[in-house]
Amino acid sequence: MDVEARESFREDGFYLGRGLFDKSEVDQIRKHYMHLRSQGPKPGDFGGDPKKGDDDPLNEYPRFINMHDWDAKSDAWQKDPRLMDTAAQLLGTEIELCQTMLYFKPPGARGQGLHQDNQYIRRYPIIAAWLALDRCDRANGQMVLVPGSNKLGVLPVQHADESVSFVSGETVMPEDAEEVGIEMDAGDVLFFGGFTIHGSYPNATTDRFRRTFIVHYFAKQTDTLPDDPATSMSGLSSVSN
Ligand SMILES: O=C(O)CCC(=O)C(=O)O
Repeated sequence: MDVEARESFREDGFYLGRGLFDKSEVDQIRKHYMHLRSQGPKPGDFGGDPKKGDDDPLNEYPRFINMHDWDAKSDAWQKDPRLMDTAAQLLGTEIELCQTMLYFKPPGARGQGLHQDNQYIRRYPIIAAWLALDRCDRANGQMVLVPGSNKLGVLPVQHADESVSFVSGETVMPEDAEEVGIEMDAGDVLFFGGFTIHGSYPNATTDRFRRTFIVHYFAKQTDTLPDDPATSMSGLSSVSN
């Protein structure tokens, strides 16, 4: 890994690895999860609003979590060196698995209110590897980050607008925060730290999914944030991230 990648992660709180997975690999991963989703409910499914029925596309396509517990391919993919070794090098330490997730984000789906992962997961440091399985742009709800927010420590939380966010909490945005949207092609991987503010807006397209395979890793040695309701999503939201 070059020095610039580590520097960018340290300074901005994220690093974009372009083209780490090729088209046939991404096709295989995408097809695998669409097949699993078509089989019906899985443990930990989350995202839809049951009151909205067919009006909420996340009722048909809720997010998967911790698929590695019941799916051997997910377990193999979370160990892929392009994710795991890159994450370890960026963090500069050995790492171990925290969780796996798969977001389908079908046309019309809500996004996720901007947040820091450490507002959900109270051990730090952590790092996410976010593998794009579709092209991601503004229209289909690309990832949005606040560069430099990794240096702010854990920030206060508040209720999110659940008409645009499928989770109920978000970060209270620092006054000078500047959001940057990250355009990605399928096969690109975005790495970001636990204090980096990030999230996404709704998928405004009528015909394009925005699917993502996500792994969060813990550093081998972690500290624990204090049990503080002002900075923790646990009082606002029922999901683990
Ligand atoms: O994909 C998104 O919209 C948000 C994902 C996220 O918050 C995460 O990977 O930690």
